[in-house]
Amino acid sequence: MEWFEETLWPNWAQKIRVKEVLYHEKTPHQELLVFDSWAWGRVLALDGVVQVTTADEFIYHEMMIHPAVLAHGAVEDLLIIGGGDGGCLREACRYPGIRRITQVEIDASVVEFCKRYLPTVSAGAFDDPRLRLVIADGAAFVQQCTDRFDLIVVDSTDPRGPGEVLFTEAFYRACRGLLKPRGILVTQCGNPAIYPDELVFTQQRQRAAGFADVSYFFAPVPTYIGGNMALGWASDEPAHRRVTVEELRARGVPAGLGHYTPEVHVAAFAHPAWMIARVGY
Ligand code: AG3
Repeated sequence: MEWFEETLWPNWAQKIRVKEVLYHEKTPHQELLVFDSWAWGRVLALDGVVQVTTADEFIYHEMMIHPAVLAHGAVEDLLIIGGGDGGCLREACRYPGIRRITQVEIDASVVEFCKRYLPTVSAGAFDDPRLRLVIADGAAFVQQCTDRFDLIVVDSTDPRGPGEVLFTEAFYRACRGLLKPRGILVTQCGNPAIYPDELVFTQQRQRAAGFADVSYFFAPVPTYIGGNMALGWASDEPAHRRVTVEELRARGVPAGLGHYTPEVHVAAFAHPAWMIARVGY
């Protein structure tokens, strides 16, 4: 295989030049591909869609975790749905104040596979004693869970096929029920420049699920093509979106980050005019 071609959109594709294919499996359920590339390090693609590259995953994973943890200011209990590569977990483990991390992954073999082929993504975080790894369907888990969380992060695939249940109003409602009063929900909402409907319907469903403050912010991940990726932000506390650069810095930004700064955090919530027209805010 000389080039990997991503087949996400009918009229637009990206190609990544392949150095070496490390794993390729096609089952009736999914196609799993891992390869070393010249441009983006090691790449994991599921059903032809890039999920992670070792060269730019830090941008996505830092933005999935740090804005919410720092805006909240006192996260102790964290729930991660999906995220079997361990990137979100790795970023969360940087905070000594986070006492318990529950991660719900539907397939145990995904975790083992990613530890083996993408070790730099979890970077040992699956061994953190604060972690409780639950192998279960995330949508079913949130319906019956009795624990409560300060932050829920949904690191899902796109809303097609098995990941679809993680984009429903019922799922968001259940997540809201698991949050403590000042809690925050962060979700992956796709690239609005190429597919704005995904952001529009996730925002509508999060509102319908009862959240008082629903908004979105951006993570510029080059290999998730289509401009900035939008991340959903839902809570009952509008003040979480108004924390200043100075306050964020004072709360203790972990050392050694590659993308996140308090300035990037504040700027990530700035919405361009065409998206305000499309989404409503
Ligand atoms: N989570 C995000 C996948 C997004 C791919 N979609 C796309 N390019 N539109 C994957 C797992 C990262 N931990």
